[in-house]
Amino acid sequence: MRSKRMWTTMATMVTVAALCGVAAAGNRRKAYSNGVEDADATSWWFAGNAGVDRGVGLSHTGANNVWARGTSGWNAVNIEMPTLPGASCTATIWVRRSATLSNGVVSVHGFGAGLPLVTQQNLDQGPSMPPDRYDQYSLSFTATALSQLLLVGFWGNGQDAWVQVDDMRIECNQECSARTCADFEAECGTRDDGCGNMLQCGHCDNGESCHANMCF
Ligand SMILES: [Ca+2]
Repeated sequence: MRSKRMWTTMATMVTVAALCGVAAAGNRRKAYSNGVEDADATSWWFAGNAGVDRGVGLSHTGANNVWARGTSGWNAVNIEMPTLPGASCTATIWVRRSATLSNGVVSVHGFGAGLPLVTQQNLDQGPSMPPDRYDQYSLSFTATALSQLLLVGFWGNGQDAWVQVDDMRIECNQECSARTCADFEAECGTRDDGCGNMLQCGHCDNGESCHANMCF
């Protein structure tokens, strides 16, 4: 009887350990974000008449912002931001516009052939929005590629119209599989578990040192 109870206890412990192992390695949500707090020339490209304002007091935050201005044609500011396919993402962006602007959009595109549209939102139109105020636009989408194109643009309507744009950000949640030190065969040091949490994988014996999670 004692032996049977001992085996039952051991089996329970093994089962619990296995369940804990499953829980530890299960899917979680990994959050990450890519932000452009302050515009610079290297991270943007432009269509029509557009560019960067540097230190001229027109930004939402920081020193700089980007702008597009025109009476005709397509005028836009564009930026590529990294994502992961399948991730649930929200793009936020701050835009100030002239009351004369129409046919303006904020949109997200797959960064690939043809720049396929993922989602878009019309910019507010008409004089109801004070032209001296930045407003935040927010677009939720599922990432379709390793990066997305985010743009703010408008078609000229014969009047002098403009947008100023600042503080673009994409925040995503990605399914991830959390690993353990044992999964990596890590003997020492620290290691990312695959979901952005640092694992503490222990110390080496005296006289040994830790390199790449191995004791030497
Ligand atoms: Ca800025």
